[in-house]
Amino acid sequence: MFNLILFGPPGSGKGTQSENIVKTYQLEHISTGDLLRDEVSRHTPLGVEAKKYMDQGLLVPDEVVIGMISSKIDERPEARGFIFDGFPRTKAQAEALDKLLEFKNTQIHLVLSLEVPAEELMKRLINRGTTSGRSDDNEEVIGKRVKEYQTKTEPVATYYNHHGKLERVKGDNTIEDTFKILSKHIDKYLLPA
Ligand code: B4P
Repeated sequence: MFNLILFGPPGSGKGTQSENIVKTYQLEHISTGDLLRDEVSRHTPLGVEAKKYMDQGLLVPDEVVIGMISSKIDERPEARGFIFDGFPRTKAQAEALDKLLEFKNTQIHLVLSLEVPAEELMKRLINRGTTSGRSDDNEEVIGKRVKEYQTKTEPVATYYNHHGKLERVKGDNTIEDTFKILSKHIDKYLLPA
């Protein structure tokens, strides 16, 4: 089993690149953003709670997100591996994921961090906001999301760097060129399916 984390600030292209990686390497995709938006659209109790945070550009509490991940992994016992997109976003989530995977006799093998300048991120997200209908894709909320990223999520990169698993990748090339660079790193562990 091969487990990959795609890491980076809001709008860095995690969702976009995950699609390509999933197709090429046949990994199971776990996006906490997508899972939360699904809960919100179905008005589940979890979704109603999560919406309060997401609409303000804040991270959803760790215990909510960690519980969701655990059951998603259990749904796919035959998986070739997982790609975690947008998770973990805090050091507590990273530690919980390590424990969870250890319990399942596996681990995180690689963390790919997409590095994109702040002005480019703002441009992409405002642009996405014109079509996505997402309540968190407007200038004010994007600013808060970036602040949450800097204070709570960036320490996750330090955590994995310390464990020798982090690779930084330039994320402001074209989608195709960024995918080529990501693939070179993944190929060291797993060849395309
Ligand atoms: P997410 O859904 O994870 O979304 P994101 O960070 O905004 O976007 P992503 O990086 O995937 O960018 P995308 O590919 O779409 O999070 C949303 C919210 O959910 C969070 O703020 C939080 O409240 C909550 N949440 C999620 N996970 C959580 C967790 N673990 N803990 C707590 N809370 C959590 O790309 C953005 C745009 O750029 C797209 O329009 C795309 O087309 C474009 N683009 C991508 N690559 C490009 C390129 N190379 N060139 C030009 N444009 C590009």
